[in-house]
Parts: sequence; C-alpha cells; structure tokens
Amino acid sequence: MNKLDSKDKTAGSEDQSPMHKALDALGTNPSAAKLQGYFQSATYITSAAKVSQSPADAGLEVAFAGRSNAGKSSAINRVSSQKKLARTSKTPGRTQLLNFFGLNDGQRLVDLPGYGFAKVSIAKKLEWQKQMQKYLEHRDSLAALILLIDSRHPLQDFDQMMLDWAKTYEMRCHILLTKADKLSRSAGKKALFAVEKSINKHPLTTVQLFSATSDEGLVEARRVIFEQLHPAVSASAT
Ligand SMILES: Nc1nc2c(ncn2[C@@H]2O[C@H](COP(=O)(O)OP(=O)(O)OP(=O)(O)O)[C@@H](O)[C@H]2O)c(=O)[nH]1
Ligand SMILES: [Mg+2]
Repeated sequence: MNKLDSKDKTAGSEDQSPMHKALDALGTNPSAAKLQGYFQSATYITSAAKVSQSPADAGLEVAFAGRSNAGKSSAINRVSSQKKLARTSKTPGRTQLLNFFGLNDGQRLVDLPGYGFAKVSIAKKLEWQKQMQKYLEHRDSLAALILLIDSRHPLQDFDQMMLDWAKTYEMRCHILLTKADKLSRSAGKKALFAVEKSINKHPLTTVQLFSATSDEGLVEARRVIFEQLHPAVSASAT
C-alpha cells in the first residue's frame, strides 16, 4: 500500500472533530509555545504486545523507531515536556511493547520497541521482526517515522534497513541524531553532514541533531512531528 494515501485522512473534512477544534486553537503555523502546549497534552493510552492489540487504526500517528538505547523514549519525553511519560532505561531493550500516547486532538505518538538488544532469545527477536513488519506495512494511520540514531554511531545496519523500508513504502522519515550533547559542536556538524550526504537519494527523509537533555533541536523536532500529524493544515500554510 502507498502510505502517502493515508495522509488524506485529514484533508477536506469540515466537521468539528476534536482534531479540528484543537487546530482552530493552534492555527496553521503554531508558535514554539503553542507547539509545546500541544505536545504536553500527551497521555499514555495503552501498550500492545502485538499489533492486533493497538488502538483503532484511525486518525494519524507518528512512530519513534531506532536501535535499542538510541533514545526513543527519552525523545518522546523531551518533545512532550514530561519526565516519565515513556519509560527510559540504561538497559537496552527496555521498551518491548508498542506504547501509544494520545494528544489532545486524538492524534498519537508511538514508542516502538528497540531493535538490536543482545540479551534476547532468537525466538523473541523473530517475533519482534514479525510484529514490526506488520505494524510498518499495515498500519494505515502511520503518517511518518521518526528514526532515532545515536549521533556517535550513525547509520548502522538497522538504520539502513529502516531507511530502505521508508523509501520502498514512500514513507516520510525524519531522523533525529540523538545525544548531540555528547558531541562537540564541530563533531555534531560532521555527523549531520555525513548523514545528510548518505540520505540524499531519499527524497522523503530529513535529518537534524537532537538532544534529550538540552534544547538542541527541540523546536524543529516538534514542528516536523506536528506537520506530519496535520498534513492538510500544514500544506495550506505553505
Ligand atoms: N546525554 C544524553 N543521554 C540520552 C539522550 N537520550 C537518551 N539518553 C540516555 O540513553 C539511554 C537510553 O535512552 P532511552 O530513551 O531509554 O532509549 P530507547 O531508544 O528508548 O531504548 P529501548 O527502549 O531500549 O529501545 C538512557 O540512559 C537515557 O538517559 C540524550 O539526548 N543525551
Ligand atoms: Mg525505550
């Protein structure tokens, strides 16, 4: 299925759904403060061990994917200005379920299980792959992927696999190069440049530096995620 089709879901609807009411309040080009307020509305909905247990496949959602320990849960917490919304851990493989968070207009953020943790049985890894593939290929409400990559170890096999997948399905993909606070400014720029160069054949993929412990990249990340959750509104603003 062409994932771009799913983006039509918000186009042309003139009803007073919660989403449209919220957008009236936010306007077409919300300020940084309004974006913060919007993402701060995120609340936990549910965790699904299997894709079949996910919330109804309606509206739009943006999913955070990436290697285990890349900083997915930390990024969700930073974007939503909440410390404990998504559970973070020093132990790789902490997030083993799909965790869904709802925003005040009904759209969702999804924390996907990390990939690449060593201490998990082969059977569990195969189950992970099966569930991820099912989610990524069949979830109609999936509007975009946020691919989290540790800025100190960019573009490993898993990241390439996700990028190839995104390209195949014409899925919008925004890379957050995480833990930028651990790099000097020049090393950060170098990492950003290297990834920009390697994605130049992926027209729907973009990249930025991000840190969950500082303000680096925060407004930009919020804006990109907001735009993916409200494609019709964002398009009319340009
Ligand atoms: N300094 C710094 N540490 C970070 C940042 N992002 C995440 N971390 C740390 O990296 C570790 C892993 O972060 P998580 O957010 O749990 O990573 P995850 O990708 O959700 O991991 P899994 O759930 O295991 O897949 C934690 O100890 C975080 O505190 C960042 O931007 N800067
Ligand atoms: Mg996690």
